[in-house]
Amino acid sequence: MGATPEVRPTVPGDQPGTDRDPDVIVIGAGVAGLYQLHRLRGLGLQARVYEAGSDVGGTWYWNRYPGARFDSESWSYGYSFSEELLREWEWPEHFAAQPDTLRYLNFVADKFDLRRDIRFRSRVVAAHFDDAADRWTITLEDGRQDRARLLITALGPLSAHTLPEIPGRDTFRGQAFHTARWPREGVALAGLRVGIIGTGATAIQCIQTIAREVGSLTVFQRTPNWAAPLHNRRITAEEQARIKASYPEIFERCRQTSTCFIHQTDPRRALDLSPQEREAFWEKLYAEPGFGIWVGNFADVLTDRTANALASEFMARKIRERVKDPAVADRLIPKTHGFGTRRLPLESGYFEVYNQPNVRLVDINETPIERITPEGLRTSAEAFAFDVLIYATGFDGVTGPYDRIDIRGPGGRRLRDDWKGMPRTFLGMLVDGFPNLLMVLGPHTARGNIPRNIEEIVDWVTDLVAFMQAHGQRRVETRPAEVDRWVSEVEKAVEGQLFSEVNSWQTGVNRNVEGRQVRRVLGYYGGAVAYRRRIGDVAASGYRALLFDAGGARGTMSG
Ligand code: NA7
Repeated sequence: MGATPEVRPTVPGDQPGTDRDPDVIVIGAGVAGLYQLHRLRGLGLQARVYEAGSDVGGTWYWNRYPGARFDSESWSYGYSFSEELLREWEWPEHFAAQPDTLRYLNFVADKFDLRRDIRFRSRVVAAHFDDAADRWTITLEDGRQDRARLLITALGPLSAHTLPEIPGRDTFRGQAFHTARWPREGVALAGLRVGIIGTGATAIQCIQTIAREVGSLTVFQRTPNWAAPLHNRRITAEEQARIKASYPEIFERCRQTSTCFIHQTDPRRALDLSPQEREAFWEKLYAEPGFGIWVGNFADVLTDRTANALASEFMARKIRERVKDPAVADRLIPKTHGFGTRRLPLESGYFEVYNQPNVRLVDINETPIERITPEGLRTSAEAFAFDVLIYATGFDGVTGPYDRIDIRGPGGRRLRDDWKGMPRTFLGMLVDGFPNLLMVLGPHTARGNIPRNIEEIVDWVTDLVAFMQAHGQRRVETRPAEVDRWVSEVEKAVEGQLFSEVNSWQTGVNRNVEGRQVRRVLGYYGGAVAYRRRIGDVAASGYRALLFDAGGARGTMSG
């Protein structure tokens, strides 16, 4: 990325350098950006949101691939901040499909009249801090710029999609799509020869959905994943009434669990129980909807190798029961990571797909893909011809969206350089050397049921901004010592958790991205309850951990 081009006018009516600069710029109009905008308005501030897409929705705007849906219970996923919204909105299914979630986010945008402060089709490529003026200047892809005192990033942890580095990718003559760039109008797949690369959560949803309509489906698998049944169904009228009446309890329940899902870890240890007791519990979890089998399992399943191996054996048996051809079943059973040590995909008939005569599984460890060809692709063993190629190859998780923006603090210090290895943050929201930059769901925040995490972080960020307003502060930053302390807390929290020994986007590994082959700690895994307490303590102390500057004659936050 070169130097910032000369300041050019922004969108019509907004002249930079005038008193029409917004107080705050927010990047992203997904679940986080929408709520952040709403809260900033509540402070009487002028916020402007820049969004790369042509409409609201973030993840739910981009990921329109067939079968995209929640693995969180819908009624635990929506925003909790407005009772009126909770009364008015009805989720049609326990685990809503992408079109319903996008409809929901549009409903929210309309209800709170959010669009008037969002600039669509506006991808931010650079954000530079002017140390003398205490302002951020952002630059869009087309060179337009805008300035504001505060910059809030609501980029989403999974917005930087990645294509596989396979030779010949551009030579394919059929249609090719990454699942995160699925066309709005959909793709007619009926009767076609389709190839799909990847077997993560996205691919699993896509494969089980399209397998029934395509002519043939060839799945290219590098690493099989454990997957458990979603058990989705429609919400009955009776259930709808019950859900609406119990929202306070639902959200309170989410506040008590370490992942903000309704599922709570079972305090018992698998190894303390008899095989019969263990099995009975696992059978029960396998038959229940949602993530219970992952985050509501025995306390030692994700931390003790023996307990994890037993749970893996149980899951492997399920795969063998569901897939008729033992050789195919064996290929679908993960060998390099234990159950639950990667984000667990939930499925609806995924394994049975491999019993269909039109579906074939190709293990690309046995026969690697050599190149994409005009007709399809070639492995070391054979050539395949396709009408459509689907890349379900994932994302440069968590830090990828930050790496793709040229973010520079005072003195031209680049965030990308600071985060070459392990990212440095304070509470996952501030970065030393980058004043007035606040991140929503950046690295090192608690993870799980994302809107629950988002609401807490947005509320914290909004309280901080209100504090600055109230005290006439125009600049806030964190100290390197606080960042060091938080990073060591983050590293400590992950100790003993088996997932931290496994490559996945959650541990910062993406083999398609240079420099991202090494595992990093990208989240705070000490649990949402501990995280909430920690960030609450910082606020309650009057933000003593942070440095403020009122800037003397230079004006205040909104001046
Ligand atoms: P994931 O979970 O990162 O899955 C990506 C898949 O693509 C995974 O199976 C990868 O295999 C595979 N992949 C990536 N690059 C290649 C190449 N070059 N060759 C072959 N296969 C490749 O992304 P998803 O979109 O499924 O899910 C991301 C999150 O979205 C998910 O966790 C939910 O939270 C929602 P690998 O495992 O790297 O061997």
